[in-house]
Amino acid sequence: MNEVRHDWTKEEISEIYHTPLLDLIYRAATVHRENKDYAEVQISSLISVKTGGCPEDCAYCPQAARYQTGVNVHAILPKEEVVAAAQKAKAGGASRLCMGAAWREVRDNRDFDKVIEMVQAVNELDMEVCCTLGMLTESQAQRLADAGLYAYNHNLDTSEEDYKRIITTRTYNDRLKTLEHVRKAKISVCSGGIIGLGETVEDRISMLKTLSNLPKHPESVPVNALVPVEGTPLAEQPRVSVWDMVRMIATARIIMPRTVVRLSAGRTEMSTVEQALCFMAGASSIFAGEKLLTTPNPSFDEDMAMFELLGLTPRKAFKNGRPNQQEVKEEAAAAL
Ligand code: SAM
Ligand code: DTB
Ligand code: SF4
Repeated sequence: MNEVRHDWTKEEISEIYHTPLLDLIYRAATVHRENKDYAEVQISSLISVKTGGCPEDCAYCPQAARYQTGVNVHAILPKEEVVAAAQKAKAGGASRLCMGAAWREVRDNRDFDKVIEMVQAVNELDMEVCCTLGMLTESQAQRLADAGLYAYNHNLDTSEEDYKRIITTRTYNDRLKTLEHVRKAKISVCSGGIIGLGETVEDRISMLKTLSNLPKHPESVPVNALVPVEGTPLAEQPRVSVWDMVRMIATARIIMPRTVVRLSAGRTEMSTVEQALCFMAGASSIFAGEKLLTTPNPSFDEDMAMFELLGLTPRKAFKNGRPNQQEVKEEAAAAL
């Protein structure tokens, strides 16, 4: 078994990232195949429970109020709509529902109470529930955990050095603090980034170093390709090359061998062959369902056809136990 290390240096990560491509894929695939369930792919489905009007200035994001992007702005959805979306996602093969809100941070108000009710309701459907709501305090993380939240997504997006070019309304340290709060509440951590923002390869390596040097590796690391959206400052960014996606996924897989690496935003632009390379390089999760938060994504049917072709199977919910259960705690201890 590959050792779980938390002391990767930039030089080591860079050497892996720059390995000749086929050697890199082979090495990542070898790490991936040490996991007996390598042909299982975890499927998450996204729903935007509160869209647009966000006060932050994330340069990639169609939901920031300051950019004119034509996004369909709406207040928090009724619980029934979220439950219906969860049922549809479950029928499509998803084991996890991730609820996103265009908030800078969670406030202790009625909207948060509503999210708590949604978490409870989706949990009752025997689905893993994930939220991505912006920054959280320790007590808010605990409240989500008590409601049955399985995972929390909070991306670092880019390197610490590059952060100010992309977001000025919060700091890298704010992001890391929230990850600490999530970890402390024993919620599974989902944190990754975006490529194609105009970052350098050194920035990608630096972000991977931060993720792999956390006291415990995130259970999931989403690798997103920027979806350039008209009206955002990054609208004119060229599409990232699939080879860059493969290098990011493979490097993440090698340096965080127990982590689920998610081939995230950007799949509508990728062929089945290109996605197959990403699975070969160690991706073992996707977002499915025809929409991400506000932009298009392949449909459940298209993805099921791809799974059949490639011999992949959807992973069942709660394979690693339910949140706060003894097994999860033991697994956490074993992974350190
Ligand atoms: N507001 C919360 C936050 O920022 O954490 C949660 C929602 S936010 C939309 C979740 C993540 O979506 C961001 O951290 C970013 O990584 C990703 N994202 C947003 N817009 C994107 C885009 N155009 N392309 C790729 N990923 C994007
Ligand atoms: C993640 O890493 N990617 C997802 C999810 N976590 C929340 C979001 C992608 C958003 C893409 C742009 C949009 O659809 O608005
Ligand atoms: Fe707001 Fe999140 Fe979009 Fe940033 S990424 S503008 S915090 S919704």
